[in-house]
Parts: sequence; structure tokens; C-alpha cells
Amino acid sequence: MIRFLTAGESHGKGLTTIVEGFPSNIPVSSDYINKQLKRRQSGYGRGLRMKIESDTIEFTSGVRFGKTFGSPVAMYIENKDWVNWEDRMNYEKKVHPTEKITVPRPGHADLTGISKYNFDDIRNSIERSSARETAARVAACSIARKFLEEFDIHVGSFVESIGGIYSKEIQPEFVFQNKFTGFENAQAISNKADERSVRVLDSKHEEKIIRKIKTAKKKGDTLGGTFFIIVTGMPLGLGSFVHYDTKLDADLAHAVMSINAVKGVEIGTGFNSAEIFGSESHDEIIFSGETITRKTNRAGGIEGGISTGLPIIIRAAMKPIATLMSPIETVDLSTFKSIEARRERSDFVAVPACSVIGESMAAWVIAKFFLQKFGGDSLEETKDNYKNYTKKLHSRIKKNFKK
Ligand code: EPS
Repeated sequence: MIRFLTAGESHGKGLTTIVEGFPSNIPVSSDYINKQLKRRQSGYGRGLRMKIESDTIEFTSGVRFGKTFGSPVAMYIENKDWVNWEDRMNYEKKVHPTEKITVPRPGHADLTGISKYNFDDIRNSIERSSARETAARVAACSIARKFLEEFDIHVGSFVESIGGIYSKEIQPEFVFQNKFTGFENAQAISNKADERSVRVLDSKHEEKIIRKIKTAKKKGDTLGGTFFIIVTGMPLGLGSFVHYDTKLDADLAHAVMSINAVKGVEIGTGFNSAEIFGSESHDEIIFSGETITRKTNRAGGIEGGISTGLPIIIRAAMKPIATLMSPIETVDLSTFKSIEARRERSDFVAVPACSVIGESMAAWVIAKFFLQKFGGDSLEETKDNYKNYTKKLHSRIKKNFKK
């Protein structure tokens, strides 16, 4: 069973993560993880904080000469901004009189946080609820991503829309009909998206979105959007229908929904499948080559909570960032009078970053289910288990159903 924890505040000294349960001998490097962290920091529409930080990890446990031990892997990411916050975020005591934040931003964790934890300063809510924590997640999940690559399983993503601007070129058929023409795997799709500043797949679309973001910035407003996460190279048989908590789709939805500001997750055609006939919704089964497969992939690679072997397709919606430079109405908790919400340094759009975090969380879940089924103590043992299963899969079906 793999698990990870993260620790750290947005303006504390840094972020820590501990990753546990992976087999030994997985090749890992800080370069590989830092590349993922850089992708998370990118995207047109991010705020000034990303100009301060250049997120990189330092291993402090679990790795020797570039390979995992099988023991907990610990990583640390420094917050470069800490030097500007040492007083306000001092771990021991108040160094100077510090401004108390009393004006909650609608849509943020400000009000729910202070109410639940009995804080007298909204800063205490802001710090841990900040999406800064997702840097530690991306670091942790990079171990999962690297592990999956050993089995030719790749996780990628692209942004579908920002502020309601969709592409004319890239229609949903691209994913649901499995028309990944020109792309070798999900990684190649991601590489293409990484070439564009908002992680979309065509340049006209990018231009339109940038125009919309510029309008939002001018108005002091923010935007959300939608993105696809795709996993290719999937084996058939991850997950199960036996219990609510063994279903692969349920766990993926949970993981993606757990990302800050994500408000919707679909697997396959999701909400659209509620509007069409069954005959238009399901994927016809065919015999092709030596295997049984599907004509289309509207199910998003999962049937009955079990992976079908086709690519996993997840679509998610991120709401606009809650901090507005032209703020909406709220209540000052020190006066109980109506007031404009507090302005904080923030991003205008973080959908491209969110798509990278989505990839990371999906990689984590797939690795978790993969290890539940094939896990050994070393990478080599896990590879043997995997080979043994996949080699015999179709011959078993043939044998079992032979008349
Ligand atoms: C973020 C760091 C934060 C924000 C953003 C994401 O830095 P700061 O609050 O110092 O500007 O840029 O966080 C939010 C949008 C949020 O609501 O918390 C990061 O590292 O991703």
C-alpha cells in the first residue's frame, strides 16, 4: 500500500513530503522531479509568487545512487519567499505586532477555516489551504509517474478550455474515439501541450484564451477552465467492482477532486452520457488482432470500476481563483459590516498548473492500484508479476470459453 503525506505552509520555510510503499530499485532523480515541478509553476496567467520561486527538491531519505530503497522517500522544497515572511510566519513567537486578517474572501477557505479551527487570524487558514501545497504533491507523485514509466504507462494532460473558450480543432472525439493521431502516448500529448503557454493543443485556441485572460486581468478578475488527463499503456484489470472503495474510477475522481479549486470530475463522457441513448453511449466490443477490445472509449477506460486496457480519460473543471483584484462583497469579522473582500497576491488563471497536478494525482492512483495487483518488494519482482499476468490474460479467456 503506497501513501504520501505533505507538510508545509505557503509562506513557511518550505514543503516536505514523505512517500511510502514503493518497491526498491526504481530509478529516480531530482532532475526528473524538478522538471515536473517546473511544469507546475508554468502557464500564462500566474501571479508574482512564481517569479520568486524556482521549485526544486532535495532528497533527505529513501534513495541511494539514484534508486529507491523500498523505505520512505522524503523530499524537501524550499520556499524562497520565506525570507520575506520570517517575522509574520515565525514558528516560535510574534516578533513584531502583526496585522490580523479579518476580511474573508468568498470562495476561499478563509471563513470555513477560522470557524472550524477557532482561529483569530485568517492568515492561519490561508497558509495551509493555499495551492502551494500542490508543489509537494507533484514531487511525491513524480515517484509514481517514474514507476509507471517502467511499465510503459504514461500520464499526460492538456487544457480543454479557459473562461469558456473551447477549441474548434480539438473536439471531444479526439479522446473518446481514441483518435490520438500523431501521438505515441499520453506523454507525447503532454509534451505538445507544454509547448503552449496555456497548455492547449492548437495555436489559434491559445491566442483566443490569452486575449480572454488579458481582459480578466484588466478587470481585476480571474478565470477557471477544464482539462483532460489521459493515461496510456494501461493494463486490463486494475480496480474492482467488489466494494465502493475498490473501484478505480471512484479513487481517480477523489484524487482529482482533492486538488484546490477543482469542482467537477468526469470519467469518460461523464455528464454528456446522461443526455444520449445507450446505443450512443457504450463502446462496442470487437475482436481485433489477437485481442478483444472496444471500437470507442467513451467509458474512459473503466467499466465496472475495472480498467479495460484502453486509455483512462478524466475531465476536470477548475473554478476561477478566489482572490480578486476587483473584489466582491464579504463581511469584516472585526466589525460585522459589509466590505469588499481582501486583495492578496495571487494568480489570475492556474488551469495549466492544475492540469499538471491532475496528471500527478492520476499517476498516484494508477500506481497504487497497480501495486495492489502486481506489487513486489523490488521493481524486478513487480515486473515479473506483471509480465506473468499480461502474458496469459488473453489465452486464459480463450481457454475458459472454448466450446
Ligand atoms: C501558489 C502559491 C501562492 C499562490 C497560489 C499558488 O503564492 P502566494 O499566495 O504567495 O502568491 O500564487 O495560491 C493560490 C492561488 C491560493 O489560492 O492559495 C503555488 O505555489 O502554486
